[in-house]
Amino acid sequence: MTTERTLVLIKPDGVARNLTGAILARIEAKGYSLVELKKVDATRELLEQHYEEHVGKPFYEPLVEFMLSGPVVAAIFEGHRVIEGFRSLAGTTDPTTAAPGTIRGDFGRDWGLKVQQNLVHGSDSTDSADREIKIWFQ
Ligand code: DAT
Ligand code: MG
Repeated sequence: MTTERTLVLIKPDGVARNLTGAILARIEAKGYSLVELKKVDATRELLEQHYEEHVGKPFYEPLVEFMLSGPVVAAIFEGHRVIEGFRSLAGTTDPTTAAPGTIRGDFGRDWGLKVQQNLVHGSDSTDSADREIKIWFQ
């Protein structure tokens, strides 16, 4: 049994489209437990820490602008291999090609959609999860 915690963000598109409940329900239905939950207006400083690995990439600035465009919902989920499990549930980064049955594949809109509008974030390793949980839940 490998109980882990992960940071999940419901991005501004998910919150604005009233998909928060539907997304959280899928995570809970897979068996993961909600540990913390809050709605947050992110700041540029917070996002710079969160997306540290992407600073300087061509999509960084549009990504940050998008993440500042409305409130996000931040959650900590706990469960057996939840880091990997949530990323599998979320689907691949680009919602256009994310598999049907995944959050991004099912809810990602396909008209003029930008890749950053992919509804959710999930930590990609135990180190990232520890780091990101500290950033969003001090
Ligand atoms: P993920 O969110 O699947 O872990 P990532 O960490 O590589 O993906 O990138 C963080 C976010 O940046 C991602 O959710 C959407 C955006 N992004 C990534 N690659 C992109 C690209 N090529 N064009 C536009 N946005 C991109
Ligand atoms: Mg990532």
